[in-house]
Parts: sequence; structure tokens; C-alpha cells
Amino acid sequence: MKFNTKTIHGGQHNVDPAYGSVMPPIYQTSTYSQSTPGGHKGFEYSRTRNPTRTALQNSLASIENGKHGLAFGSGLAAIDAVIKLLQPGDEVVSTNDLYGGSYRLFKNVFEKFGIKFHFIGMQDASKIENYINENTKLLWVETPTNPMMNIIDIKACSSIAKSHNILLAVDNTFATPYLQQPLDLGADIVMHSATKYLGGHSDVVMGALIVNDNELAEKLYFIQNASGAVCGPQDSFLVLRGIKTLHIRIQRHCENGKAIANFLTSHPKIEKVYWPGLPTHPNHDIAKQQMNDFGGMISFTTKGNLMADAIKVVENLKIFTLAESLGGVESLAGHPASMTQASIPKEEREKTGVVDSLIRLSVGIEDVDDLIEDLKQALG
Ligand code: P1T
Repeated sequence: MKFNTKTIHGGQHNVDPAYGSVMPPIYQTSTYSQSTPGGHKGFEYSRTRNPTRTALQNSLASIENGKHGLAFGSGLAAIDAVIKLLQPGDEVVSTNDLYGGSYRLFKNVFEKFGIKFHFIGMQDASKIENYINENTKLLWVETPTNPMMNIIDIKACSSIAKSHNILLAVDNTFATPYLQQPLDLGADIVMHSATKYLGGHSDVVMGALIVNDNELAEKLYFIQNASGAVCGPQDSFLVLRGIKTLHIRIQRHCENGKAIANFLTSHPKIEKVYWPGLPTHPNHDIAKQQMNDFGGMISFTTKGNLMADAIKVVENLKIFTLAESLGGVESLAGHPASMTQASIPKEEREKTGVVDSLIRLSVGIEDVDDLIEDLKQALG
């Protein structure tokens, strides 16, 4: 199947053998009857397995070209499961410009358990090897990065990871498999905040992992069940429904993203625009190689770099909603320094470009003329 068919049918054969319902039922049950101890139909307790979650997990595996999909109660719960593959004393080399909550989980939770994280700029992949030693077990890559929209070369990271026999995990939340398929580029683990584009309607919090290797999948299924950070059947249904329109939504996000990036680039009050589709973007060539298009996430700074100016702009917006999160059909705007990246110390965040005047847009799929008018009046 091609991608646009997989979003609808991938992994969905024989979903409801009982009545043939086209969508899988929401199996709102915690447990399943057994005729004799162990005599069940493949499902015994919903932390371990639930048929609606299984339908979603099969869809996730299909759209990312993987063999195994796992769904969790949030994106951070999915990342938490990956880090639990490690032991005290192990080291991780991670992107330095990444979602603030991922940074907080690494730094404030897992460092306490003796895991060491190196946060580095990965746009020049040749620098990564300087931070790898015999304790390194994982490369954690987010691309495009949140919120600076840096692009990291997944293939180059994969060859480094393979030569040192370490795992490569890619947070594919911003790109989605419509734009980029990390497993095909050599990653071992793909991670999603399914809260975002996969769900697509700002009505659910969920995380996902997709892998190819059977042994790695077994370890992750064990952690999923043992730690128990699973999502419920209702949420599984919602994300499965979201995935069915992923391809047409992202197509429009990309079209609108391009028009807005071009509008912002020519606006006299704007200092810098960060969108990987702009030929002036420093990693535009890598983006062109590993992505099919450039998405609807855009960051920009206002001239003078004043926090008050940026806050005024986001407060003035009428169609864009000032809110955390991204990837829904509706356009959102955020102020990373005080919102998504607030858990990163100011000196650290400024090193990666998250300055006080930075504004992040999640461009939705409304009429683009209305969105541009809204930005015009807010900047005015
Ligand atoms: O919110 P949650 O579903 O737990 O996912 C965490 C996460 C992981 N990775 C990336 C790239 C993310 O963007 C997120 C969540 N991000 C936001 C809430 C945000 O507004 O950026």
C-alpha cells in the first residue's frame, strides 16, 4: 500500500470479526472473561492489551513503515519507556534544542537515576562523535526541532549510531510520517507525541513508539505493561480516526505554512523566520533530502527582541489561539520562552535561539487568507 492508503487501511484488516463494523469498536473494558485460567481470546487485562489500542498500534506501525507500534498515555510517557531501556551509568547524546518537557524528563527525572545526558547541537552531525564514549547507549534526535525548526540529518546520525552499536531514536512529532519516515532512514525507534498531528484535532493526549526489531519491541512492550503508562480505548479510537485524514491535513498544513512563511519573511517588523522550506534556512538542503515537504510549524522573532512586543502580538491574534500544543486543524500561537520551553534555564534556551521575542506558530488548515489577515492586524 502507498502512504495515503495506509493511513486509512494500514493494519486494519479483520478489526471486528463479530459484526464487521468498519471502525474498530471502543472496547471500554478493563478485563476479559476466561473459561479457565489462561483460557482467553488473546486479551486478559487492558493495561497489557486492549483491542482498540491494538488496532491503533497496528495503524501506527503501518504508517511509519515499522513492524511494531506501541501507544502510551502521552508523548512523554512514550519517551519515558525508551529511557527505561537504559541502566544507571549509561549515557545519552540528545539534541539540545528540543521540546522543554523532554529536556525536563531527561534532566530532572532520569539524571537522578544515574543516566547522563549530553545536550548538543546536531545540525552538524560530525560533532556528535565527540560526545560518544563506551557508556553511550542512545542518540536522541528531534527533527525538525521544537521550537527552532533545526533539521538534523537522520541518515548521518544512523551511520554514527550503527558504527558505535548504539540505538537511534527520532522524535517525529513535527514532521509526521507523511513528511519523513525515520525507520527508512536508519532509525531504530520512532517516537510521537500523538497529541499533535496524528490525533490532529486537539482533543487527546497520547504518545507512540514504532520499531522494526522484534527483540527491541519485546523490551518496550514489557516496559509498556510493567510501567503501565497506557492510553485508554476512547483515546485510541480518536487517534485512529485522526490518522485516517493525516495525509490531506498535512498537505494543507504545508501549503498554508509556505504562504505564511513567505508573508512573514517580507514583513518589516519581523527579524527572522525559521521554516525549513525557506531556501535561506541553514539546513534547507538536508530538509529537502529527508522530508517530502516542510510542514506547518514556523517560528519567528520580532525586531528589537522585546518580550513585551512578542506578547502583544500573540495577545492580538484573533483566529490563531494563544495556547500550548500544536498540530491540530486550528491555528495556534505560542511564546516558547514563557510556555513550552519555560522549564529550560534562560541561558540554556538562549544558546539555542529561544530568545524573548520568539513566537511559534502551528499553522492550521483554515483559509490561508484569513490567517495572513490575522497576522497582519496582530503585527500592526
Ligand atoms: O505532550 P505530550 O503528548 O506528552 O508530548 C510531549 C512532546 C514530545 N515531543 C515533542 C516534539 C513535543 O512537541 C511534545 C509536546 N509539545 C508541546 C506540548 C508543545 O506545545 O510544544
